[in-house]
Amino acid sequence: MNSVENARVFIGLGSNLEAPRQQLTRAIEQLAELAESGHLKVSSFYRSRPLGPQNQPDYINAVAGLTTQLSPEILLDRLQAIEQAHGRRRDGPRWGARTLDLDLLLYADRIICSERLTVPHPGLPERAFVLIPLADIAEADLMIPGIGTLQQLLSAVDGDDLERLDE
Ligand code: ROI
Repeated sequence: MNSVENARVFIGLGSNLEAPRQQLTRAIEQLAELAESGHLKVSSFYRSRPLGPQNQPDYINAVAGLTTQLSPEILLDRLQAIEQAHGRRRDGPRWGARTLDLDLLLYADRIICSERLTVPHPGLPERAFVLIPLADIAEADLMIPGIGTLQQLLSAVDGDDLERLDE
């Protein structure tokens, strides 16, 4: 059984190589075309300093929300296929530059801990470049399962390094 009732999911997008804004724009078009999915919402784009090694370009980050009947694993397959189509290489340094990163941040109210997937995404609670765009498209009382509300997490992060870009 690979399909489920419509689940509301959030996906983090990040790129710091090969025209990052275009990478994100194209990825959003691909998310809009995902089978068995709809109601796409997209945050503003943000420029952020790299988390991790500093000898890499700044990132462009955004968050997309959609509803899907795809199971978490099938959705992950689709996200990884989009990353592949963007020339994403998995053989670089662990926290190195990338053409496109698509992170499954939240899948409805599910807590998932499998070999391939950890949901909520483990970086979500402390990453301003995830929480601030997420707040563009989700209610402040959105529950991050097992953690708390989006509002609680937002009040604990420092968004000083984040620059909202013009549409
Ligand atoms: N840093 C920023 N600012 N944005 C990202 O999307 C991002 N993604 C990553 C690492 C390398 C951890 N750093 C990042 O995977």
